[in-house]
Amino acid sequence: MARITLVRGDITAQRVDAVVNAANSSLLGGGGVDGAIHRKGGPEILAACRELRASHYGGGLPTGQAVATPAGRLEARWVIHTVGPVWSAREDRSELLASCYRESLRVAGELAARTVAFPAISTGVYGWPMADGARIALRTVREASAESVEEVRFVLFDEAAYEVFAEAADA
Ligand code: AR6
Repeated sequence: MARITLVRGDITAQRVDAVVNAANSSLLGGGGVDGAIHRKGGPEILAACRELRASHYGGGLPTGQAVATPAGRLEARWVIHTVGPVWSAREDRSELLASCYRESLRVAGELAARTVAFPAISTGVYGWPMADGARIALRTVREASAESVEEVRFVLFDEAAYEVFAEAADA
């Protein structure tokens, strides 16, 4: 099983094989992690996303799925784009959130990535409560196995998010 590490920081500054992007189904960028990755990674990432749209995902990348592109100027080899579910108080979408982590790790395994950095998917613009998002993230990553992956690093943007993940990891 991969080693799970928690760091507070900016996901675009991670030196890893693959950085996971909390994207939207258009694959054409947005705010939050997505905006930061495209800004820092440069146009190569967007160009690859446009090609993927043209070849495979004309209707958009479905929620819960993941797909890889090169990482442009990031200190990583690949960006794995996944689309988290928007939080809903009425409908349980946790299986879709778990699927983001599982599918991203599956893609990382296909790429033979050894180190993978994840943000807390869906916990920003998409409104997922951090404690629940952390629980799902940690449980899914612990249960998933991608042969090549030695380290799964959760990169938490602020101290509060870091604390919530640390608590969930100890629970
Ligand atoms: N490094 C690490 N974590 C970050 C960073 C960063 N540079 N920036 C924000 N976070 P979000 P979502 C945290 O909104 O909720 C975009 O517009 C942030 O504090 O990036 O899945 C997409 O295009 C939060 O805890 O992703 C979609 O439309 C977490 O990362 C939509 O937002 C995720 O926040 C996706 O929303």
